[in-house]
Amino acid sequence: MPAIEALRIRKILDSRGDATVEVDVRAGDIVARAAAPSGASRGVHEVVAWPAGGVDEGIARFRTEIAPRLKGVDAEAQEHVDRILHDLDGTPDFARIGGNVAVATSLAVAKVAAAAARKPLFAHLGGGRTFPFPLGNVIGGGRHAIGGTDIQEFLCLAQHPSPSKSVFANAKVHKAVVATLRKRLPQDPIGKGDEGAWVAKLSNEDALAVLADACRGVSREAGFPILPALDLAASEFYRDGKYVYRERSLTPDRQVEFVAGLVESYGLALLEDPLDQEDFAGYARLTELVGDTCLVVGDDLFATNPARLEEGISKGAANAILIKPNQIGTLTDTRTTVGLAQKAGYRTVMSHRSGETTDETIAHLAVAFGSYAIKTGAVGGERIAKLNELIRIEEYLGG
Ligand code: 2PG
Ligand code: MG
Repeated sequence: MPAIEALRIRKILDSRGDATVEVDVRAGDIVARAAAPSGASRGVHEVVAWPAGGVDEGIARFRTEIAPRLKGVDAEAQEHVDRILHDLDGTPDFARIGGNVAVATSLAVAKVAAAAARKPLFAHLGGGRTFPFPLGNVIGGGRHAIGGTDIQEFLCLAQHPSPSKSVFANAKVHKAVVATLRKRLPQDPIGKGDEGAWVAKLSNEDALAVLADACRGVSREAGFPILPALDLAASEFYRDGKYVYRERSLTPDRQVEFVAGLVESYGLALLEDPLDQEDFAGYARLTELVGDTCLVVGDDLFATNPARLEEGISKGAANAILIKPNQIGTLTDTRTTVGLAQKAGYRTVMSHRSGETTDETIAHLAVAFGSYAIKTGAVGGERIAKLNELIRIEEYLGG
């Protein structure tokens, strides 16, 4: 039993230049560390990221309440540790200590327990038979990129079982897309959004056409499927009962038709948050229409929350779920949601946030949980931290 002997928290930068926290946990002579990411297009059903007083109040609560309480606790007793975090918080949504403080603590404890057992985290959590397909962000807009498309993310999904092949395929699509954009828009500056996706003056459909074309080209060359996908983050532009795009507004029924049409025309493999986060019935209709060929993924809809997922399962809403540990606050809660999804035959997609650090933990969680995919960008330091960790895990298992 490796007892937790010391805990530390510090304020660090995230990839947007905002403050976040990382937590160090020591057991014997082993120290492990985990950091919290943060979202820009946050769902209303997520736990509260920080207490009312912000990051500093979260840090103060950690120092005066969490660290003293966890000292001496068995690092292996993850469920017990996560229960303590809930009890100390005392609210249903981590409003008092902050979900980001909770998640960094919870994951750091898991990592120190793994290291004490001389195992990589994914193996310690009992996984490691298959690898997730990488889902890479290639063209962006919405909350992640001023002046970009209304749709938040145009993604590619490289379907090769080996990360050392698939992550390079996504990076090639990212390169192929900018080559096309430079030819198409020779006078325009082309930028990058929060997740390293290209930002250009493009309509949604133009962006999708460029993406689909690049996926086809790279796929032909690579010899395995690379398919286009979207995260609409539709709650962000749903106002007064309408989906408000730059050039038009759509009723919920027309939105379902519109996205079903995109799946059909562009062979989309995956559709994340195509509808507002409260529209379970719309999700059910859309899943009925396209669910045979396309993963309909709930991000804001489920917020990694088991109760939300249960409601979705009972209503036939979506057939896959995005998993973001900081939406729910602890590793134990994350595992509960993953288990529920798997039992219902829903695919899981492990995911980064738009504000990230170089923490690599979600690569291990994706492998541990047997996730179908991992959404963590295509390029960029804080994104490749996870992608390169997948390559290392593959080497570890192969060798
Ligand atoms: C999303 C995420 C990550 P954010 O909507 O899926 O891409 O964005 O972290 O801003 O919620
Ligand atoms: Mg999303």
